Amino acid sequence: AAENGLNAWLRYAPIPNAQNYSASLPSSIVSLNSTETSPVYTAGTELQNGIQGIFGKRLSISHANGTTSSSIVVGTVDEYAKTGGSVQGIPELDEDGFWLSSKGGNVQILGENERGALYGAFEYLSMLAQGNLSSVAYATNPNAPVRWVNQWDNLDGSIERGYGGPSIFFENGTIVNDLTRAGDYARLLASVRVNAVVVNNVNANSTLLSTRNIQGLGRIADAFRPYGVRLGISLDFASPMDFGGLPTYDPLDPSVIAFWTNVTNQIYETVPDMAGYLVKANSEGQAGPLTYNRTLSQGGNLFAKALQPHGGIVMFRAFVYNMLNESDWKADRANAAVQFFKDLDGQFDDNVVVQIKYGPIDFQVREPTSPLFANLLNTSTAIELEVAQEYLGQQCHLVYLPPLWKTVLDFDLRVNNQSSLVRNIISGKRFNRPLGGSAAVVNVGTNTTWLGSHLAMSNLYAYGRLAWDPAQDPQSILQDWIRLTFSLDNEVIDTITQMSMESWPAYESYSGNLGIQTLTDILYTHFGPNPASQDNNGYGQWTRADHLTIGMDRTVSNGTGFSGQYPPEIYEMYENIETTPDNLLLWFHHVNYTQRLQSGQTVIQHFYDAHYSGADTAQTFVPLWESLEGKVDTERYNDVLFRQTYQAGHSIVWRDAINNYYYNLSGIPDEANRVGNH
Ligand code: GCW
Repeated sequence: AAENGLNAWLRYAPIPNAQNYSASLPSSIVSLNSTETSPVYTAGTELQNGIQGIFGKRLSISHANGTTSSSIVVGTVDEYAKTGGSVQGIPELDEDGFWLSSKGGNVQILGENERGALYGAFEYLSMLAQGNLSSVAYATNPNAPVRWVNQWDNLDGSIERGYGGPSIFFENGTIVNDLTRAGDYARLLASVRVNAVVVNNVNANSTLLSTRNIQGLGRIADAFRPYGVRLGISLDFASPMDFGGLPTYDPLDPSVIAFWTNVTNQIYETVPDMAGYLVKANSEGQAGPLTYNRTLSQGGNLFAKALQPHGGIVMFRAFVYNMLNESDWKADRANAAVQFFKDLDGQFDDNVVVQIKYGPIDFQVREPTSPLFANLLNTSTAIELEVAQEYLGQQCHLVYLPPLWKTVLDFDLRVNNQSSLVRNIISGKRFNRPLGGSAAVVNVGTNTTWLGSHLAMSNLYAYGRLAWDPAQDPQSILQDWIRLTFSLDNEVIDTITQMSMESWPAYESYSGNLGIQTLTDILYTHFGPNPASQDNNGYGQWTRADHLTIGMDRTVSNGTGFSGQYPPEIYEMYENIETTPDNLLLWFHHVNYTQRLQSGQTVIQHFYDAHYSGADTAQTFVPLWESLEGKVDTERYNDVLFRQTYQAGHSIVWRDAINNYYYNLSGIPDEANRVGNH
């Protein structure tokens, strides 16, 4: 039964009345590459296993294109043409794109490259597994080339902000012997078109660069390769000193340059197709170029130059900030990314991508779009999302994240008063950049559910789908996932859809609303309510709440000036309290608890009401899930029921902790008389 968790959305469960369809299925598979480690070979066996699972019919596989009728042909467009296939009518494809046609007896699954062919096979299987046998013929291409996931795995096997058990990659300072799960992970990722995994924590350890560990990385890359997934690694900027024994890690020092060139060449000997490096520099105690008065771009370019001959890229994180003092009214952590990076625009090499968290602070339940996306016009950028629910219930709460991500991906920053959707900036299209895309912190572990919760896997599935095409609708992605993961039964689909679509608004309501950022404990756990931790800390994550007022004044006129980091149209919207949306009011403005919202409600009464309504919604998830008893296998049914029961209880803890805290602080009674001692 662990298989249900491990296979996630790739279960290939039999569909109802499968026998009625078998006659209309092709009778054989032609996979145009006979090398076992090639993604096209993988596509052939995946098609064979999938069709057997769904329809109970085992198709044979051959590797030469005899252009027989009634076959599924999978390969690259080029290989197909070489073996005599007709490619007429197939449009030009971008890297990783594919053509899928099931018209006229034969099925053609043809990729621009082998990876694309495998994606096409997964797409075809996804249709079949959802009972969709309609004839289709279309090409699809990715929004952007970078579609990566980041694991925050430490070499000792622990995972920073990991909620699904220890690492599938590391233990005791080195790479595990049995990499079966690494291959299984790559399979899941390839099926949603993720093309690289950074396997170690951005808080990196330089011993990753030992000869033994580089050999281990080679084995991970070998496990990934049949799925077209490439390996990436995070680097410790101080490695030349910590690991190389040099007296410096100054990025302009010739010995440091030689160190990184050698290390990079050595890794590429073992992993010739490595995707590249991820770098967290001068952030939260990590070393970086600023120590030597070098710029962050000089730091990024150090790696870019070493990677360039091998075709690798550098993902350079924009998550750089200093500790701050709250007594300074103008101090603002949200300002940091633009302050550190704006002046470096145009100074990064072409194979550097600046990786930007979706909001200016840190993966909170609601944040405005990071203004850095509007300030780098000559730099390639990627958005950083977090599938790991660090501040969002740590997989103990159901929170379907794509509606949150979409508030940023679809946000129009109006650069130069022109349409500038974030999704068109990260694709490279808006500013004509050669690179760009997405990264998501995922943190799967050895748990057989991967993330620690069956329902949390919708976030991983949807991440890949949105990285490929961010214009897609979160609810329809979700429903594909439900059908593939659980059942084609309408009641199952409707119920899990309702719970999931209500989950982020509910979590926002019972945790921190009106743009207060977060009210979770930020000092230690990032879990559970701790509104007091939001002030008097050096992290610059503040609410500035006292007995009369609450919120951060981020205006130019009287506050931290953050609103001024946006292009004029957006700046004006946020600068003025009248045009600031309620859900970001306390992000941008410092107001009385009695301030009226656009909704007509006061801030404090909204707090009380939202915390009640959010927790009420979380209560309904339990009976909703219980209505599916018998329609979901017992193991997954019980596992989810346990979590929903926990969430229901914990949402009440949240509700009462937050409401009582602000009642005690403000002394303003709840109109409905629910809060305080009565
Ligand atoms: O929010 C913080 C997390 C850290 C993380 C950091 C980052 C890996 O709490 O655990 O460090 O963000 O994104 O670098």
